[in-house]
Amino acid sequence: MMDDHALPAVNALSLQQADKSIWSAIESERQRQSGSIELIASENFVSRAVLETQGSVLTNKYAEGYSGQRYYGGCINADIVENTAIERAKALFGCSYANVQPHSGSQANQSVFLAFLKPGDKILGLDLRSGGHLSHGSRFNMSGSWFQTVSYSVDPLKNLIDMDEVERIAKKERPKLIIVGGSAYSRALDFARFRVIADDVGAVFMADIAHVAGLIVAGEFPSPIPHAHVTTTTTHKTLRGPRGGMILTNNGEMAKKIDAAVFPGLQGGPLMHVIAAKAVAFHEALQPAFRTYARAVVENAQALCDRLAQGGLSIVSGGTDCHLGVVDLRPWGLTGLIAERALEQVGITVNKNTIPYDEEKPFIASGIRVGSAACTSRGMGADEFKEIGDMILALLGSARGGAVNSRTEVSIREGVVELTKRFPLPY
Ligand code: DSN
Repeated sequence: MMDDHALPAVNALSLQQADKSIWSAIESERQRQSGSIELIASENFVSRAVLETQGSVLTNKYAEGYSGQRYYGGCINADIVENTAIERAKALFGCSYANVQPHSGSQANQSVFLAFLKPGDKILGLDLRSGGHLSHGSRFNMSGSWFQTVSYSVDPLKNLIDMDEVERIAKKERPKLIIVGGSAYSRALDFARFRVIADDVGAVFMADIAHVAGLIVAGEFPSPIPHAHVTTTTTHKTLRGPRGGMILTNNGEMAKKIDAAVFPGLQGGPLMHVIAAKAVAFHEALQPAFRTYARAVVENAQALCDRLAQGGLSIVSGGTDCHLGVVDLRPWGLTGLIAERALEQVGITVNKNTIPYDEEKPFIASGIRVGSAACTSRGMGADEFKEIGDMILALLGSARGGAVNSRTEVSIREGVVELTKRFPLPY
């Protein structure tokens, strides 16, 4: 029996019992993820252990500061968790310093700006339409409104970064920070040459490896660690951890400035449940099986892009060296928006994406971006990615005519359901 005088203690009910509407939205999302082919290049499926860690009691803990120097008591376990995450990150990337507290990739980038720049300083990054990222100097982002931005683009013919052009712009503009990396550039990056250019103009060289971090630790993509002054990343894309950010360097003096910039400069209390989940994901990425996974991610992206190209679609830059490809839909007279919506109807999830020198607005866009990290985590291989390519070709082929044929739509939807049932998620 309830004691009439007892204060109402925190609820012990399950989510399903306590909050039907949120439970049911999460349950629907679980089913959507389970029954769809996820091709959004920045998404992945975490392990059950990572998921469990994010829902742990560490969500209750404040631990402002750094290990051994916290502004709160009771941080003994938080220290163990953060130290473990840092040691594993250093082992994974082969560097001497890691800050695992950034809440996101954008906040990791902002921390680097705070550490090394003053408002009004000049930064040089890859143009958004060439595959760059909002936080690399877009005028719609703090990076582009607090700093003067100059951009390099991909060349109009091959759609590759032209390093001579980067050098020319850097020498003319003399930026304080040079950024390499982005959200929709699919080719290997020449980190060594970027460092030479940065040294030449006295700039800090920041590599943002948010998309390719998991491929780098597996040796499937060039590593910036020997070259960049600072490397930022997210932890949830190809690295397959919880949503979050991280900053790496081998420079002790820079490390001190970065620590101060992350906390107390930019952030308050670290998200200890997320940091613990990062540690769990790093442990997974240190295992030999992760190398097999990352190899398959690249092979699968190449299989998908090749199939789309064979079917008559055009792949920006002609292919991919990583987990993503950008598909130019102009030859078929489609926009990214139309393609994204049509594909969603059959359970294939992509995002519309601008292509280099796009004349469409980003919300319409002339392309879609596809990625292989998530479906590879379900165990799909090159044969399945070719099958997915065929489904995309059939659907967009039908959409080309103005409206998708309903029989085509039904048959592709059935194919999606069958494929996802063969490769179930573990939750
Ligand atoms: N916009 C995310 C992506 O999808 O690449 C990164 O911030």
